Amino acid sequence: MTEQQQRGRNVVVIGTQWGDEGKGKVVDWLTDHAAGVVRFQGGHNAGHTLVIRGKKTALQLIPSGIMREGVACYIGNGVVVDPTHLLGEIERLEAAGLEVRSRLFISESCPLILPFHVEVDRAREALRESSGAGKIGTTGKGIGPAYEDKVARRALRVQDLKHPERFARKLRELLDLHNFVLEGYLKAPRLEFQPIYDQAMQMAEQLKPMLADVGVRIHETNLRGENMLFEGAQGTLLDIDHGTYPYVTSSNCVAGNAAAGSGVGPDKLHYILGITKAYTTRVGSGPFPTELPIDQEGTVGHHLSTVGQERGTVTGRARRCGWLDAAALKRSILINGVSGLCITKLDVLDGLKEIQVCVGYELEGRKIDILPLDADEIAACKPIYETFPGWTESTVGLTQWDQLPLNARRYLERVQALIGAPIDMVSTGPDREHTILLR
Ligand code: 2SA
Ligand code: MG
Repeated sequence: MTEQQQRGRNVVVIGTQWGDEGKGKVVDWLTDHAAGVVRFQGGHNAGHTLVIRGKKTALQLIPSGIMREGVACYIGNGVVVDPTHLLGEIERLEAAGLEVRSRLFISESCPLILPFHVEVDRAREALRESSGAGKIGTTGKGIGPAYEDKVARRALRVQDLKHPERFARKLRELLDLHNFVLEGYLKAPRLEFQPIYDQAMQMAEQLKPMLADVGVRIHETNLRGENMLFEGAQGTLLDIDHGTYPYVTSSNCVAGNAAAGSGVGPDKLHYILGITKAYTTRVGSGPFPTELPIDQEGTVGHHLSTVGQERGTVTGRARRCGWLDAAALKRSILINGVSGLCITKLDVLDGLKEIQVCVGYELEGRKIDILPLDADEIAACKPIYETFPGWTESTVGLTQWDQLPLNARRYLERVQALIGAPIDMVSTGPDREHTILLR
């Protein structure tokens, strides 16, 4: 074997829309061929719902690989970690009979989410709402404020938990700043130092055994000839740089960040799998050109929302729903360098008489075929649709391309041509086995 052949192959799984494309299921399915799964951005704002032999499990911070015995799970430096949440999630999984602590590895470079981040996140949303600026519709988990502290070079990191005195000093400074903002600007109550410190030190004892040099471990795994999976959270259109700013999350959700957010070189990202839901959803505020009303029974929007069970995993919010947007996908595919796509939740379209796909927009009298960069321009876009005949047969659980109704195949083939990336997988239901592999 050559050195190249001996090395593991890595796959990056990212969402090409506004999140909730079904990444968790696909990561779980691919984990069969991986020694480890890595989260590289976001935090417990993510909600990955897995259904394994009919049993539902929702993961937020812990990589989906945890559902497979023996698979190592890594929380990379790009992730913001709320230690209280993390320990709670570990305990919930352990209560369900899973072995977690021996195979969960946390980068000590992760910034911490602390109680004041949550307060600032929520108070700021309330202020935006009352001032008329309009909410972002965050998950209220403190994600944005924690990333702000990281970028401002004042964050407390996981590694600070190992050094009580350093932790106390940094916490005092940071808390002073946040209390100033909370009381003075956001008109919210201040937080006390001691309970935050005491709780953190208690949790430190539990977390310390799981700290690891994540980049080095991934590298060593690859050197053994074993594969790694990088599990994206949220989606490309929520990316802090490339999304519909300011209606975005505070991290880079694109494939490129799998390298920076976990400590490996970009040459280790061998295959980029873009996950695309057969229609579009978005939770939170911001422009959404193909959005349909979801409240009225008998409408397509209502069908997508109810049949697709489109509710936030973390917050329980009803997700906004609409047709597939190929012009938005075009941008996602470009930014991520997508190697192949997995189309998910195709079965939700079963029974619709007609199916529409947005192929471009009309914007100020011009026709364009790719999502603009400015959120106000996106809001002004009028979608141009192509219409396809639907299918009446159920596609739930199909495992072969040839079993799909002809109209479903035609729809997918056209989508593929429009967006310029090959469809390599189709998911036909929430279970592991409900998957069609094309390559
Ligand atoms: P935040 O909390 O600062 O990251 O929120 C900023 C925006 O990012 C959106 N966002 C999400 N969108 C879809 N799914 C997410 N995860 C959960 C899920 C969401 C839930 O899987 O269902 O339960 O509501 C997620 N996380 C962040 C968010 O809606 C804001 O638009
Ligand atoms: Mg989700």
